[in-house]
Amino acid sequence: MGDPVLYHLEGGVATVTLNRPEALNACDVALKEGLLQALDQATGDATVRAVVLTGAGRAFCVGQDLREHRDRLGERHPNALDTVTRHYNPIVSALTNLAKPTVAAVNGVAAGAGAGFAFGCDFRVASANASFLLAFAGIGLSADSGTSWTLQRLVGYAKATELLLLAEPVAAAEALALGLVSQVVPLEALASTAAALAGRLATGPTAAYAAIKEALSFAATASLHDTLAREAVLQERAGATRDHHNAVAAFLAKTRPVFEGR
Ligand code: T3D
Repeated sequence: MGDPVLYHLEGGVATVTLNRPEALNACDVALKEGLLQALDQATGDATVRAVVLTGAGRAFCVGQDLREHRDRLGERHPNALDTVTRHYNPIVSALTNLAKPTVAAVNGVAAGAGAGFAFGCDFRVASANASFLLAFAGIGLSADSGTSWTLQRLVGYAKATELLLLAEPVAAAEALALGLVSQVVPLEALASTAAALAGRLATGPTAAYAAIKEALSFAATASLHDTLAREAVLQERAGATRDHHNAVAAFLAKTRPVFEGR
């Protein structure tokens, strides 16, 4: 058994790998704490300009480790029912608030909270064998890990309701048709496809990407009036970056801009 979460930084891309393949990357406490730590590391390191989240083995992540959960319920463990507050919410907040682009490379089944982690990323690239399962109702639970918020924004309210209430698996091809993933590729091409996308994002205007993400997130729950005001603030911030100044000069000089990420 190695570390439950691996972290690899190369070319400005931090690749975070959920690494309990023998348990289909089910989330026990160690994996959840490792994931939070990895996301903190990616957040705090200015040399990280894009993040890939993926899973080792045949699954992306099957959500809560139900063996650990059963044991904790059985022994009336004091933390049996607070993992949403202690772990899943901070993980999804860290992912969705990350001021850098994120790519989920979904290499197999993404179930329950595992689906929530994928939905919390900016892009989802799936392998042909991948699937999504909003598994919560199947074990008598409500939606968590942000899925009640993210899923309806990805596929619409009616489809999100269907997927959450019926808890039937969604295969990769259907996920593509629904807009749940942006691309489906053969499994052997997944890592390189996700790395190429993340690599492209890591050489982009990182501060502008952060502002765009913030604008989208703000607008999701705000009025047009408030959104316009927010856009103005964020545009002033992006406009003050070196990347913006250099890119305008490059455009006028008919050369390709080089983005330094600040
Ligand atoms: O308070 C709280 O904890 C709330 C938090 C909730 C967050 C959540 O994520 S709730 C949702 C939890 N996840 C699930 O309910 C998914 C359960 N798993 C499945 O439905 C299926 O395993 C899959 C559809 C994901 C995969 O199916 P398949 O046919 O490819 O594999 P399998 O044969 O069902 O599973 C293989 C093994 O993995 C099996 O163990 P075994 O029999 O070989 O010893 C199975 O028990 C194990 N496994 C699968 N999912 C989990 C798991 N073990 C622990 N936890 C799991 N989530």
